[in-house]
Parts: sequence; C-alpha cells; structure tokens
Amino acid sequence: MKTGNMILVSNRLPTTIEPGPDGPMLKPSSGGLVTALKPVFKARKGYWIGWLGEGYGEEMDELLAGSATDSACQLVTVTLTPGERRGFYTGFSNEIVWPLFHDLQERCNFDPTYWKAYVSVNRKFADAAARVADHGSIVWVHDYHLMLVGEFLRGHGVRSRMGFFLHIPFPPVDIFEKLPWRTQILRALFRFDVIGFQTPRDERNFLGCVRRFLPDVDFQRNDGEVRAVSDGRETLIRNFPIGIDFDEFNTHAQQPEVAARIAEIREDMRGRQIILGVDRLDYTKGLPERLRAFQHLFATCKSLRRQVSLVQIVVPSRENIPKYRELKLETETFISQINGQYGDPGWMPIHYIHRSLERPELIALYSAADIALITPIKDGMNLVAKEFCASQVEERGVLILSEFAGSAEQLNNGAILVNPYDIGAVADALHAAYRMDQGERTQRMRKLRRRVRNADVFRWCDEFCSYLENGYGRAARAA
Ligand code: GDG
Repeated sequence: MKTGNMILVSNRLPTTIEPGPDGPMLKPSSGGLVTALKPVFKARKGYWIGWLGEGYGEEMDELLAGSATDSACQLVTVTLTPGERRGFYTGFSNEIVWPLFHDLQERCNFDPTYWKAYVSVNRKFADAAARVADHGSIVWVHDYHLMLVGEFLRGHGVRSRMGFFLHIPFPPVDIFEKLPWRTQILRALFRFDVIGFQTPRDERNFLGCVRRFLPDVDFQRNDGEVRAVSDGRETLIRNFPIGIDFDEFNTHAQQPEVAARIAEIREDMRGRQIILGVDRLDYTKGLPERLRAFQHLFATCKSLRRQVSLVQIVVPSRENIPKYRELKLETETFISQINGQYGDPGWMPIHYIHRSLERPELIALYSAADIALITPIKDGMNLVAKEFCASQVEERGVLILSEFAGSAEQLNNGAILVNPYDIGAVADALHAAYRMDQGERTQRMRKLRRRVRNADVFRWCDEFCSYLENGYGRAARAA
C-alpha cells in the first residue's frame, strides 16, 4: 500500500445491497453522512470501510468493485452477523445513543447486552482499518456508531493521525450522565488526535462532560482552539459545521430538464404556494409536531385554505425498528385526518410521498417550493435546509427552520427561526412566509445562499483534514 492514503470508516458504505428481482443488487445509500462524504471522497485516494447491508456474500465483491469506478477510493466491507447487527446497530446505536444524544432519554433502552455487541463490532471495524493502515495513512472515523474505533486501532499499534467527527448533536451533562458507559466512551474518544462536532453548542456540551467525568484531563485554550491532554496524548477539540456541494445543486437547478419539471410542478399545484418538507422518517425530525402546526394554521386562518399545499417527502428509514414503524403509522393517520378534515375535490392540503426520490426530482421540488418547512426537534446540522437554499436559483423561497437544528447557527440571518414545539409560532411563521413580498424573500435568500456557498462541504473537509494532517487549521497553514 502507498502512504498518504485516507482511511474513512463509517457504519454504512456509500453503496447498499438490497434484494432485487434477479438476486441482490447494489444501490446508493441514503442519509446525510453519505451525501456529505461522497463528493469529498470522489477526489481522494484511499479506503472506505463500512457495512454493505444484509445478504452480502463474497460474490458481491466484483459488483462492488465496479460500483466504485467513479472514485479513487476502494470500498472495504465489514460483515456482521444478524445478532451483531441487532445488538450494535438496532440496539446500542439506535435505541441508546441516537435518542440520548437527541435529548430523548425516555426513548432509551439501556440493555447491557447492547454494550457488549457495540464493543465487539467496534473492534471488528478497527481490525478492518488496521489491515489497510500504515504509518503514512490518516484515519477518519465517522459518527456515533463507532466511538470506540480509535481505542482499538491504538491497541493494534496503529500510530497514524486519527480523527473522529460526530454528525449528530452531543448532549449536555445532565443528559449524557444517564449513559451507563459514559466514562468508557469519553476515554476512548481521547485516543483520537482530532474530535470534531457540528456546532459550538455540541463542543461546549462535550467539554462539560469531560470536565465532569474525566477530571484528570487538562485543557489549554488558545485562539478559540481547545487542546486536551489525556494520558500524555494531545487531542484537538473543535466544531466543524458540515456543508453541502453547493455548486452541484446550484448548477443542477439551472438545467433545462429541471426547469421544465419545475414548471410542471407549479402547474400541477395551480398557482398555490408550495410548502415543502423533506425528511428521513425519524422521530427527531418533528413530523407530528409539524403536522399539528399545519392543522392549527387551517383551523385558525380560513383564508389560507386552498391557497397552500404541503408536499411532504418522507424517506423510509430504519424500517425494522418498531418505534419507526409506529411513527410511520402515526404520520400517515394524521395526514389522512388533516386531508379528510380540510381537503375538497379540487385541493389536497398535504401531498405525501413515502419513498426516496431521484436527485433531479428532489432538486426540482427544492427549486419549485415557495416555503421550506424544516422543523426537527433536534438535529446535528440538517443538510436539507442547505440543499434547499442552494437550489433556489430564483431566490424566491422562504426557509422556516427549527432553532434546534445545527444549521440554525449559520442560517439565522435569512431564515425564519421557530421552536418546533410551539405550534402557534410555527403556524404564524407559515403565515408570515406566505405573505412575504418578493423583495424581502430575495434579500433573505441571497444571504442564505452566500452563507451556504461560502461554507461548503469541500471547505469542511479541507478544514478537518488540515487539523488531522498537520495539527492546525487552514488559516495557520496559510500564515
Ligand atoms: C445526519 C444527521 C447531519 C432526503 N430525501 C431524499 C434524499 N434525501 C437526502 C437529502 C440529504 C439527506 O438525505 C438527509 O440529510 P440530513 O442532514 O437532513 O439528515 P440525516 O440523514 O439525519 O443526517 C444530520 C447529517 O448527518 C450530515 O452530517 O446534517 O443532522 O442527523 O442530503 O438530500 N435524497 C434523495 N432522494 C430523496 O427523496 N436522493
């Protein structure tokens, strides 16, 4: 192996295996992490280590090699037994860390067998990374599924520079302290050279937890950078808000076929304003709260009936987890209730789409929308908010954004920020957005687009990798 390779480690690979009519087939994975990393790793050499999906056998390797031809990155699969997958993924990752880190402790199931599975699967990922690592490689581990990988890699004697980025929020002390394995996880994270978070709030929460549970760690603060020393090893802790490939959305939205599709969508909606929601089916995305606000809007403001429609795209997610199946049923029941209550033959209040759309169709909807309604009850960043802005080439859409999304920190200047639990305030924001004149819409959207363009995914990657490779950021490197 040549030196200088990037080894990226994440739970999922950018490609997933699924049963097809003629046997297993490969399809692109969904979700924010893969969307963010794909453009970055097209341009880099190295390895991407992850799980391919159920039903993987070695006969898939040839198919897999073909699927990676647009990237210089080689895909390496980690195979997991159904039991490992249940304990590590469904259990520890999605029944403990995901709800806890989104402040939903009442949804956690602190089953000790989940921890055992988490430890052993993290070791498996580390074993796979150790097989391809040498002293020149840099290792970048992603997200909450793999917080122990750094510790196991060091155990293998890997001395490469290693970084960890958390895509979801990091909770405050009084929530994190509920985790029975809190100390082991914090300790393991300090085996990395760089630990990255989405926002200053997450960074602050993490530092608060470290102070409380690892009192032996020393901190030095210099020019806004925090360096911590634990067991003689220095770790940089910093926030790196993730971005999107702005140019891709911006350019795509101007293609003639997308423009034609935008015109069709507008005609189908017969001049009504389009309110757009795009979410993975997940209880953190605030769908029931959003629907309640929408219902409240029609109940309190009759004049808006027949003037707006919500197009709600819900991408299937974690379908084998009972809580997610319950949420699907709850969402669908609520939508049909609202449509039944207010709709008539010429007007459907909510158009519900439960599938993943092709990218061009998604971009056409982002561009055609008059209002984007993005109201997670908590979210690490939320890329949909940024993709909406990048696709708004006519600068006519209004962004209504939850103040609990990481992206609110960067987009507060042009978006209307709302508390998603305050259904009256969300309904008021919808009303204000509906009535907003073109001048104000343009002014706000221009600010938002500038912000999203200037902090794109390439800059995020560059900044993180600069700290990872050199120990300092781009500004210091340029000086
Ligand atoms: C995690 C964190 C953080 C959605 N519908 C379709 C579709 N999508 C794509 C979007 C977007 C992605 O899925 C969703 O990303 P988000 O950031 O909104 O949310 P998570 O999946 O929860 O991501 C999140 C992110 O990681 C990155 O760090 O922002 O906070 O939870 O890219 O475009 N894609 C296609 N069709 C659809 O119908 N093709």
